[in-house]
Amino acid sequence: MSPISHGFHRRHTVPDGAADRVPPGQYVTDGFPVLSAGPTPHTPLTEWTFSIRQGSSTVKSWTWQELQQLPAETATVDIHCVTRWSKLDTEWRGVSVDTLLDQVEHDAGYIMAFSDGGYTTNLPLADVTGGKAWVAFSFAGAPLEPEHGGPARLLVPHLYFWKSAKWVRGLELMDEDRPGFWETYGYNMYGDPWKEQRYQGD
Ligand SMILES: Nc1nc2c(c(=O)[nH]1)N[C@H]1C(S)=C(S)[C@@H](COP(=O)(O)O)O[C@H]1N2
Ligand SMILES: [Mo]
Repeated sequence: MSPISHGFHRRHTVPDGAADRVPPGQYVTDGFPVLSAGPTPHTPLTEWTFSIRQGSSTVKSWTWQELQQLPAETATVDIHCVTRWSKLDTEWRGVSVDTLLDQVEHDAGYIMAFSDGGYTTNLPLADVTGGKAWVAFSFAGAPLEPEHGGPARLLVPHLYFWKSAKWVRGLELMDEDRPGFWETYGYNMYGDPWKEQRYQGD
């Protein structure tokens, strides 16, 4: 250690030129922490479906095979967890939520993502359309690990990572916004990392 120390040590360094990609209050990590509110579900792919629901009815549903036949995209994005880690240039492959919602006629303003295990999270429709969100099934060139949400998770990188529901099984179309799992426990309804919208009232 340098004999001249200001007592300030960055636990993690921001790569050159990337400072403007790290939202306030976040640090950059090369690791990939696992944050799950419950046990990791293991739904067999033969039983897996992705459904769009409205009220009590399923308006559209894809099997795993059907989902794989839709056009997939690669997304290289930065992700930001509310527990303050950010990870830059993460590489995902998945189906754009636009591709899925294009097959459904609706005028919903919000969606609730729902997952195996009961996790939910709410999002404005505008935040999962327009090329901003994916149902991702691959990470860094390999099938998505169960701990990180495999077989498929929602990926909404411009919002805090709790909005990226792991083990996602579908989207419920809603006319009005409603809190999901963490939002019920005081997390922000929207979760913009650039505005540090961590908790209710931020
Ligand atoms: N189904 C489900 N999705 C979830 C969670 C969860 O507990 N269950 N945790 C959220 C939170 S708080 C974060 S930060 C990220 C963590 O994703 P990771 O474990 O792949 O890092 O998943 C989000 N999606
Ligand atoms: Mo999180």
